[in-house]
Parts: sequence; structure tokens; C-alpha cells
Amino acid sequence: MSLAHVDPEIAELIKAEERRQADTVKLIPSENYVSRAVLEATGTVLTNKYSEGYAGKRYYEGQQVIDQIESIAIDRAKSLFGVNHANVQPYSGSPANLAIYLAFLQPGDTVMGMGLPFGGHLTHGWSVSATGKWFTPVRYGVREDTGRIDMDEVRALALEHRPKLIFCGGTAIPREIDFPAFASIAREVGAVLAADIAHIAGLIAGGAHPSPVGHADVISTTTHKTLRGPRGAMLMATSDEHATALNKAVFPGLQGGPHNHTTAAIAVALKEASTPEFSVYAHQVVANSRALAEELLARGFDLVSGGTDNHLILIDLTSKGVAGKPAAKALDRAGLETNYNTVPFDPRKPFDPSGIRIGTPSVTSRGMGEAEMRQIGAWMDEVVTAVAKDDAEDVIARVHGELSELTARFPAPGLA
Ligand code: DSN
Repeated sequence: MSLAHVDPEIAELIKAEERRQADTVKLIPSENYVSRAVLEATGTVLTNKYSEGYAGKRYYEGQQVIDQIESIAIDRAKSLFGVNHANVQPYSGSPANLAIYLAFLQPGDTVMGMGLPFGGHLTHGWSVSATGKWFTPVRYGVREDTGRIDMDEVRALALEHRPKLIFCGGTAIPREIDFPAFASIAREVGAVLAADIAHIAGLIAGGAHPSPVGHADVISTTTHKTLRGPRGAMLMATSDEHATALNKAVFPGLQGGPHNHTTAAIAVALKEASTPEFSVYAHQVVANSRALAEELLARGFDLVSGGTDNHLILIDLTSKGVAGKPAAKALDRAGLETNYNTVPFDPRKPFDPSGIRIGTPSVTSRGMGEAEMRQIGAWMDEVVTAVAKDDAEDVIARVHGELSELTARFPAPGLA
């Protein structure tokens, strides 16, 4: 029986979310629209199957098909990113990063990562995360004058604290990551270097950002951001030794049965990401991000680091006289979906910070280009300026109306 028949309430809510996603200009930089093919693979009978272990060495029978699917996903990951080993089983980014700790550290060992308020991730040793509670965290940030990572500071901290593991990458970094510089520091102090490329995996796959391969010892990524796959993650390595440690950490160290429906959808997404069209997409994501940043700068917005090299823009709204949360809420009501976000050296609290974080993966998946980015920048300015004057209702209603014409012109992939 169909979903609509068995559970009309949930079926209707899923339809409502489809409509919401279609009618919204999605600017959250960690989100995207997957293709119809990825969606199809996700909703399959593969969800019925247990397959703890790895291809050829499972703890359940009936793996004739699952082994093939997982092997195809692994081969595609290896070929796309140019690595010798890939594990496609991590349930998502945080479990993938936890596996890195289990593979290479003992409780209490020192980990160095970018502080959360500067653009790092919770799992890079932030205090509220298990990684900050069970390990000894050391944090680097960005320079207050440039908004960029200071590699001299990273090196000095590494020499002082001798971490066993160093993370580079994060969740709110608008600039290119200098993988060779991180690798040189990690080698100097004998640390494992983990590149968390969750945000930029699609840009790397498409040749629009330098790759950490040849520099980082291990690479972790989610599969659902710029890579445009299902919600899932992968771990990659070049050396056999690192790969063996990661595999043991994922299973049996942290996880049970892999989510085979997700593995199949990851395989499909990796196939899509190896096409010339995806490379064009990845470069357009960056071109759109730059165009949007230019429009915002021209309209007096204060961008952390002064701009962007990738898919992401971090805006400090202090100079506009409004905090991140009311701005994000007003923008959402106008149909512009963003997330409020801490900015470096933010005097405000994380749940009511000074900034918003935006990005162009989703709007680029809809086929929008630089002209549309300039229009989006103009709408953002109108809404934020009106919120600052506490007089936003008419502007929100007007922008929402104008924006409907844009979303109708650029249908979202995967949606009806
Ligand atoms: N929650 C993700 C993001 O939005 O960047 C990171 O895990």
C-alpha cells in the first residue's frame, strides 16, 4: 500500500516539504538538492538488509547484491578523489570524524582543530562534543584583522602542544584551505593530518578547489553538501595502514550495519560527480558565490575575510544594525533560507549571534547564475535594511512575491 494510503498525515507533510523546498531560495551552504536518481536509490529495499562487515567478510548471509553495491561505491570514490582506499559506511560526518579519533588516538590525547566560533566543527575538539570532553583540545582560529587562518599561529600551537591529530577544514570557512601548509606542520610534530572536506567535497571533485590528496593522511567528508549525494559520509586514505585503522574504527569500533540504501545513493552521486557537467556545476558554485559576495559588499555588507574563494559567505551584520537571528528569520519569511551563525570574535551568544551564513550550492543546482545572485543580494539587502528599521512586513511580502517568479523559472532538481 502506498504511503499516502498508510499514513496520509506523513505523506502530506512530505509533500508540504517538497513545496517548501521548491518555493524557497535555499542559501544554506551545507545543503543541496539531490537528483531524482539519488532520491530513487535512497528509497529502496536495500533498507531491509543487514550487512555488518565489509565486502567478502560479512556477519550475515545474503550479501550477493550488497557486496557489489558497496564495492562500486568504493571504487567510484577512489577514482573520483584519486585515493587508494575509501570507506563508505559512516552514517554521517560526526560518526566519520569520531572514527578518526578511535583509529589514531587514545582517550586524553591531544587534538588540534579550528575552534567552532572561528568556523571549525563540533567534532574537531569543541568543548560540548565528546571529542572535546574525552580528548585534550587545542584550538586555532583566524586573525582578527584578516579573518583568515594564520598558519604561523597554527605551527606555533602545534609545536607547543604536540597534538597527535590535527584537523583542517570546517563549517564556516569562506577561504581556500592550505592543505600543503597543514601537512608540513603535521609532519613536523608527528601528527596525523585529517582533512574534513565535508563542505567542499563537491568543489574538489569538480576541480574548483585544491585537493587534500597527497597532503592529508586521512580525509573525511559528508556526501550531502556540495557533493550532492544522500545524507551520509565517507573516509578516505592513501596508505594501507591508515585505511586498515579507519575500517576497524568504523566497524566494529563504532557502527553496526551500514545503511545500504544510502550506500547505493552515494554510488549514484559519485557517478554523477565524475561527469563534465558536475565540474561545470562546481565552478559555477564558486562563480555564483563570488558574484553574490560582490553584490553584498557593494551594498555595504561586512563579509568575514572580505569575500569568498568557495561556496560559502559569512556575513557579520553588526554594521547593518541587526543581529543574525532576527535577520535570518525575516529572510526566511521572505523565502530566502539562511542560517544565523557566530562570526569570529563574536561578542554575542551562539544562539543569538552577529552573523548569517549563506552559500550557493543549492541555487546553482537549480541552474541560477551570476545575474540571479545579484538579484538575491539586492533582496537580502532590502530585507535586512528593513529589519534594522523595524519596518519589514511590507518588504518581506513584496520580496516573497518577486522571488516566486524566480523559483518558478528555476525548478529544483529531484522535486516534482
Ligand atoms: N551541520 C553542518 C553544517 O551545516 O555545516 C556541519 O556539520
